[in-house]
Amino acid sequence: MKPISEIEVTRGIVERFTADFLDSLQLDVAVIGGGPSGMTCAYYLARDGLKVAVFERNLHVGGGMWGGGMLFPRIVLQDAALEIVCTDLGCRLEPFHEGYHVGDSVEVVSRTCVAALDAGVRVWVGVSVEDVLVREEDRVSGVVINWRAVELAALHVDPLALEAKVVIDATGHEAGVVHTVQRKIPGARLFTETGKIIGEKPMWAEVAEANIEDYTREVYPGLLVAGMAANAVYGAPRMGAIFGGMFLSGKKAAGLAAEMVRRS
Ligand code: 48H
Repeated sequence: MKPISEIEVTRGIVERFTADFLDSLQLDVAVIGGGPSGMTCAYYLARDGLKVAVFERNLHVGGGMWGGGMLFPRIVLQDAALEIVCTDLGCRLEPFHEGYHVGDSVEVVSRTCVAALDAGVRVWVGVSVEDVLVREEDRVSGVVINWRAVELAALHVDPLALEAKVVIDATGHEAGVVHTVQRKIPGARLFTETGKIIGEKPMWAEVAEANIEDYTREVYPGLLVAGMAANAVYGAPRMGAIFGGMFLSGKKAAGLAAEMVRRS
């Protein structure tokens, strides 16, 4: 065994990172947020042969799944999501009550992540999306990124940018990318009833879960909204720790995005 060289460790990290990062500069789809909706969306897009990367500001993916309900690390899923969660993503769930199944947060996050990576998704963690690129016809055509650590330290460090044919806001309750578009594009009219973000309503799981797939849509040219962000933008309620709608929304967003990429 050769002696361990710190220089080779450094070279391995910097060279591999650089090559992979350069390969992410022009994407079919950039998914912002690595929660259940974003990871599911990315999984189906990659499985469909598209070039897709997830940008997640935490050092881990999984979003709100880790915390389950009130820090009890279990999530509840309804029948409608089983094909995605069990058949496609390979998670094991336990039947609980008629129509309900319970998953271990650690297992569901881990298997979802592995399925996405195996399908060809590239995941960038510790990266915040802080702005968008907007080009001809006021179309979102990429994202502007910086290290989350830079954001937290409030350092004055200019960001970098990458192009994507479609951008997906899967940032959860914040709907951060849509908020950026609303804030930074003068006169931006979103594809909502009011042309603006309507805002999340109080908890009502039945209505929230019934709405979420419908509100998974293109909200501005080139920008789709998925998961909790869809309900937040379109004025639907939250649902608490039932997660089926997130996976269903992610799958729907993948179908819409793939269609947009094909048309582009
Ligand atoms: C990079 C970012 C940025 C940014 C945020 O919150 P999530 O799990 O989102 P969903 O929609 O996939 O799932 C929602 C679900 O977890 C939930 O909150 C439910 C069901 N709530 C119901 C209720 O009643 O409360 O994941 C979003 C991810 C997170 O990991 C963020 O860190 C990340 O997006 N993120 N990443 N750049 N600007 N903003």
